[in-house]
Amino acid sequence: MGHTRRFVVGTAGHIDHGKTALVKALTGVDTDRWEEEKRRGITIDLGFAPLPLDGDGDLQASVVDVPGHEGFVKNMLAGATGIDLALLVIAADEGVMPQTEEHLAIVELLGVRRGVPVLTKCDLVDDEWIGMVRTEVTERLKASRVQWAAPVAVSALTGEGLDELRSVLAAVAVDLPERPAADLFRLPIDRVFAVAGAGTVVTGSTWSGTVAVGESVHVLPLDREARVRSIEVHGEAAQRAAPGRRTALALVGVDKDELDRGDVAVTGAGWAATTTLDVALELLPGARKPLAVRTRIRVHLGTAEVLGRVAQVRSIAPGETGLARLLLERPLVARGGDRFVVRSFSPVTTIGGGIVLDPFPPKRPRVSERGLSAEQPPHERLARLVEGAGLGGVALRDLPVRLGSLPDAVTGIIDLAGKGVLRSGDFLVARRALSAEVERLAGLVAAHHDAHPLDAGLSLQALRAAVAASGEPVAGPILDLLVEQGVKKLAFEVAGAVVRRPGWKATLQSHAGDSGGRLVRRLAAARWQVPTVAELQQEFAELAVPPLLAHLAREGGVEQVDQERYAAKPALEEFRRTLETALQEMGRATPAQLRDRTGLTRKYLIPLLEWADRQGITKRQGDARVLARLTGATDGS
Ligand SMILES: Nc1nc2c(ncn2[C@@H]2O[C@H](COP(=O)(O)OP(=O)(O)OP(=O)(O)O)[C@@H](O)[C@H]2O)c(=O)[nH]1
Ligand SMILES: [Mg+2]
Repeated sequence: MGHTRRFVVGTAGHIDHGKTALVKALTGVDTDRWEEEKRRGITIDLGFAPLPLDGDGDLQASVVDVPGHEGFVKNMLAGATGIDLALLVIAADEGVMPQTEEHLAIVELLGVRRGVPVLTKCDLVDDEWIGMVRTEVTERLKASRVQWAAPVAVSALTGEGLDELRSVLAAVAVDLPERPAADLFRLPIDRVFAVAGAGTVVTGSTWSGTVAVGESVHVLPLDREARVRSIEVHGEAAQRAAPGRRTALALVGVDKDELDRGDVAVTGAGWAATTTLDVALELLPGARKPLAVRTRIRVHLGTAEVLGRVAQVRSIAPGETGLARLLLERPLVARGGDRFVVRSFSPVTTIGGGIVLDPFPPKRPRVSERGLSAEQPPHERLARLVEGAGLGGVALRDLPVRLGSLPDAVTGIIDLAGKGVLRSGDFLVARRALSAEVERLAGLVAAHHDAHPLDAGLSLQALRAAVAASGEPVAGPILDLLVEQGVKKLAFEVAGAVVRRPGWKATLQSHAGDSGGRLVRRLAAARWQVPTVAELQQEFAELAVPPLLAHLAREGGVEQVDQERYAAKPALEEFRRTLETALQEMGRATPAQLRDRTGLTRKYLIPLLEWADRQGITKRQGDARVLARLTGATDGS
């Protein structure tokens, strides 16, 4: 079995230069189907025709015929976007004309690699004239970034040159880069219609990947899953769609009225409609004025045309390329590395185009500060994207779309991204973002120790919550990595459910001893005039007084009197002895009598008496107190 080649050929060229006639002469198909096209003798919308290039069907092209009229460049763009090879059609009697130039620029901006210039209507001119036009065209295309074959002179009328054109096409096709099948399926939709029995049919040139009958595609921006009921490739029923081929999908689960040219059918993860693109934007040398910030433009990407504005750019002069952020008025579907064309809002002319560097840019930083460029290899762009993502990180599953890389290549790209990119589970996060956060968290842990010097540390749960509170949601694996890094860098240590400063336990005694000693000395000086915890806290504002007192009570230096008071242990012992002596002498005593005996005002005396009651030293008898033990012994007899 021979190696089958499938590719899409697109016409390009000025109005009336013979594109449709050439397609008809090559394929036998008249692609001007519409009544208006027939009546006006011009092409308005895209036409399609299969073009077999050899006898056994191994080499099969599909032709997209586009309109040359300057009013329909928008349709031309929708057709030119998926082509592998351009046929630049130039009428020999007219030569290079305005839309020859515009279509040439579009084909270049879209990154079409190969092309064949075709000089048509050769029956209308003599050989000498053809030679002149051939020279003019060859000269004009010399500087083009498309690799052009030598011009082929043909006549659709006489059939002259058609065989030569076929063999040139076949020769070029052999070294066209094959679009990889092991990629995400993507079909930018150029037509939508309903077919009785088949339901909703969408067509387009498959850009990448494959999908089979019975599988599902995701339709965007609609955001809907639709099952593929049947497939046609190059007009024939097929089990599977493949890249570089004209494809029709009959879809179940979506209505014809819900879809439009510009929508996209895809498979795989990471796809989403977007209204913001970070791009490298090129302004054509022929553009009439520089592209300044806020300029309203038309963005053509895939088969979509969306209005938008240029942001975050100082100014791009004609002939220059610069970084810009595009803010779109409606969402479209883009992938990293996608080419697009920009037309001015009014008058509508093609002014430039560019490459998508990031289809999902973060709000900050600005595109100019992100270190992105159209020239950098994927692993460098990945490093920049991950850095820009901060603690939110980048999900692995999003990378094929975001970078525009083959799914199989992603692991290798990550390996090359260097030490700045860390992986945890299915996420990538920048080492720099992690380090900054680890430092911040170490600060939080330290602050917690200061505020709660006797606590074992900050709870792990509180630490993780503090990360989330700092901005965008942070995925579990990234939180895990943060804690791991913090521990590795000795920023903190994890003990059970608690995070603490490394060696925190060892410093506990001396740290508490110092502050605790001050409190103990203060309470000893107060003796029976016991201050409240609130008063102490006011006095020792820099200390966390309540936990410190609780700690000192556990150590035995102080004793809790009631909810609001702690007293120095020796002072309380002394009060107990004084009280017992007084009551042994007096039998019973009122607070007024005890006030005289102790020299304490009611404010200080009452809490101590109630403490003694609770301790079982004293007990109340009316408004007086008696010793609990003695009365107990007396009463009990
Ligand atoms: N004599 C002669 N006339 C031709 C040839 N090819 C096209 N024409 C005529 O040129 C006119 C335009 O041809 P089309 O094929 O419709 O041109 P087109 O480039 O498709 O035009 P648009 O799609 O509207 O841009 C028609 O009247 C054709 O019959 C040719 O090789 N020889
Ligand atoms: Mg035409």
